[in-house]
Amino acid sequence: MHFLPHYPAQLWPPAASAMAGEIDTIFAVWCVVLFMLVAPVFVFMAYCAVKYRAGRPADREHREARNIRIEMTWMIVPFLITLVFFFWAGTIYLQENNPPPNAMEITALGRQWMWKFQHPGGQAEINDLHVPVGVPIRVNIESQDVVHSLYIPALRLQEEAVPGRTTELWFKADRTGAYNLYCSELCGADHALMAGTLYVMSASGYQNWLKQAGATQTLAAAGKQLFDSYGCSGCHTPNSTVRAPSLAGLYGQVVPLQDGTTVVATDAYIRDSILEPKKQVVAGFKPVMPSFAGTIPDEDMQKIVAYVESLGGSQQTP
Ligand code: HEC
Ligand SMILES: [Cu+2]
Repeated sequence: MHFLPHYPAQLWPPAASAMAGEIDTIFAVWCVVLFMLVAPVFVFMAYCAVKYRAGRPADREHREARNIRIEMTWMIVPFLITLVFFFWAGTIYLQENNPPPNAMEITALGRQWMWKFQHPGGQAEINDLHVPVGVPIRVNIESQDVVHSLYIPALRLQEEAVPGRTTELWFKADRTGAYNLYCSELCGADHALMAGTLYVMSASGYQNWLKQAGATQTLAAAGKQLFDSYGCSGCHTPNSTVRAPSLAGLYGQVVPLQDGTTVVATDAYIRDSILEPKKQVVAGFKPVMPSFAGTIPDEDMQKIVAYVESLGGSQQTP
């Protein structure tokens, strides 16, 4: 663990992903357009302030000359220009919020005052995050205590870590290197120390790192054990006396609910099903599952969710 980020804060850090480049472009163009919309107003204000200042023999007669053409122009032209940004920014927003389905999953757990990251193979690291270059990566973010926020300036990404919820961000870094990562939510006395480094590595470098980081167990395997020890398997097995839905093939599927609506089985849904089972009851089943809120710590929760996910989205039997 280190006490301050290795690299000094930068005003405009280099972009480590294509998406970061796109965000820079829209930001720069937006600044130019804003300047073009605002500058004429201020120039005209200054001109009038000089021309009509006290004691100046200017023509002050008030004329009501309306020119509908000019009025329409100054409303419609800026409107159309800003509308372009609506669609442009909307496209980037959608892209940023829809991780590709093949993305590699890493979990991030924020707590006072550190980030803990875990790789699919079970490798864990504190404050630093090692990822391979050119691979889409989805980070599932949770908090163990208060609201934190994972902020990686070089990727132009920031996402809140909210207790009791899973949030996510995804990225595909194109440039190897070391980049700062921070907590950007004032979260207590040592908030300033909640920072580390994102290492974007070559594929082979990442494999080597995984090896030396070691792991006794994959996340999903650890989750399987917890699934048994918390008693989930008592109900969620084909031959149990309680009728509970099979979790095999659940992940990513559309689940019909008791109230006639449907929901997609995402990480957040699986988590909610465990913490608040009465909120969304699966159609055809009785709401007999107890809530595990306050019983299962977040770290275990991430493993259990990884296990349920590992049961896959297509196979039919456990
Ligand atoms: C007492 C029996 C029982 C226990 C124990 C139990 N569940 Fe359930 N579970 C159910 C039933 C019944 C449903 C369906 C009704 C509902 O949605 O609440 C369900 C629903 C779910 C769902 C949603 C399934 C779907 O098809 O959408 C998930 C995920 C889930 N349980 C996970 C777990 C996990 C993880 C544990 C252990 C921490 C657990 N359950 C413990 C009975 C149980
Ligand atoms: Cu924090």
